[in-house]
Amino acid sequence: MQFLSIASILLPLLVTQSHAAPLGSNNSLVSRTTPGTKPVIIQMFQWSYSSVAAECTNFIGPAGYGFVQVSPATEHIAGPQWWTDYQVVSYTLTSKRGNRDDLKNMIDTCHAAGVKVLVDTVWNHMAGIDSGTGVAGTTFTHYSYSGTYSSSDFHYCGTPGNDIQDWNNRTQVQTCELSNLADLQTETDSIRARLAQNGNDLMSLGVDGLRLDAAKHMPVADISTIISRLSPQPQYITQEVVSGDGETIQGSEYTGIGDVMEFRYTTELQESFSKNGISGLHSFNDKQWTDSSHANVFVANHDTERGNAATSLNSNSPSNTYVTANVFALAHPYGTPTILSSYSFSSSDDGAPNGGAGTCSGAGGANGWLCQHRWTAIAGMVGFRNTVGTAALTNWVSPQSQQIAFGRGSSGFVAINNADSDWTTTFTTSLADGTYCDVVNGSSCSGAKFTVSGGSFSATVPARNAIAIHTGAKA
Ligand code: ARE
Ligand code: CA
Repeated sequence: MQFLSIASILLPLLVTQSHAAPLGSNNSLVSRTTPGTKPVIIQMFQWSYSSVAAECTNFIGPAGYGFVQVSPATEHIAGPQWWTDYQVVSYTLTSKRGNRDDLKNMIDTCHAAGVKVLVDTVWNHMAGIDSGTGVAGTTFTHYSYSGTYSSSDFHYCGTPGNDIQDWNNRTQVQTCELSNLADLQTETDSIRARLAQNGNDLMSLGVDGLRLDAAKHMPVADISTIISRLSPQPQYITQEVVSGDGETIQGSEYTGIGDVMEFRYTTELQESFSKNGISGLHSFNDKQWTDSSHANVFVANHDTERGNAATSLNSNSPSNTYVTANVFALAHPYGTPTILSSYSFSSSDDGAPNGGAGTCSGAGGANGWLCQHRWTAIAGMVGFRNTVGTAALTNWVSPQSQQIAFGRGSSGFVAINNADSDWTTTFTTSLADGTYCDVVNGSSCSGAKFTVSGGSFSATVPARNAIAIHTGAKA
């Protein structure tokens, strides 16, 4: 966030630059890793554009979220499964979520509500199925997408089925096929130009930033070149690079482009909250993870909640751990947090309920949607995150492995009790004296109130729950 003022000075200059401006000099000064003063992103998984637009106005903007991230916008294969989206067949901006006009209307409506828009972008590959007709009418066969690409535009890496077999072989991971998906020759200028055209089309509609799908499967140089051709430059980029300790391709390689999703954090929260205890979550500086200012973190995403790509908590996790882990992620300074807003499913292939129209009710979901972004604890902690900003972590205590509490400078204080019995104690904080509202278990000060006197306050943190107070929510 310290780069924000530099970015806001340089951004207007960059807009006038040529599309072909190389990364470096001026462009490299524009941070695509600093989401600003409202840093919390919601992944609106499978929400239709019109339903996102309504939710921006009705809840997301007023609640203080900074960004919505929508599912891929480009034409994809037809079918009821959610994952059809990742099988691109053309760059026509028509998806299950709506068409180009619907997308533009959503962007304008969310902007009017003070919410920026990130679009999930699939540049590594095209569809993997043999043939079909896309949702905007494009006919295709594997390796031939009429009007966009033909067979000479793809990698054929030479393994059986051209599939990735050795996940520790960089060449295979980046030039073989992920799940049979036709792998684009992103090292060639013609493919880079076509992908930049797709990116510029999105930018022209007012899109603020991108999630780069399967970024690990594209070399850094390929992505950098494409991004350098975008005008205006995206304000925020998060890249899907799933890396483990010691793995050949590391997320840290990609931090010159933007943020990197740190899946090891997701796994750490799952293991800590469900078995190991949470007392080790003070700092992640001793880990080999992406550094805090380049990490995008989440308790779960659409893959992990289904058991794909990493282990994570999900909305069915026992003992309220999904909620308390989200409280932690929004309270702790590591990384830029994304909250997943998704739907319940019986099979992991299930597409969106209610015809794709996201619906919420009060502090929860409706018609199969979960609306995690409205849950009292999560929405309350968005206000906490916005208020504490970049304040340092202070006043850490952990009397036992399942209980932690910490402050964020003189702006906020949180206590998380992952044990099965209540935690009653007096906390030492750096807060000014006054009466504060618990934002985890109430909104508009409808929950408990705590009086800080001489920097201390007494509280009972209920079993498997949390409390949080901040200077933006005083009684
Ligand atoms: C579907 C079918 C396949 C079929 C294919 C083509 O399920 O059987 O072969 O279609 O016809 C999503 C779904 C896939 C789906 C695909 C296309 O999850 O099931 O395939 O869409 O429709 C790796 C990648 C990472 C990827 C995860 C899932 O590195 O990029 O696998 N995540 C993104 C998205 C997914 C999406 C895709 C990419 C494809 O978020 O939703 O797939 O665009 C270790 C490795 C990781 C690896 C992970 C899981 O942790 O380190 O790199 O992640 O295992 O394999
Ligand atoms: Ca590739």
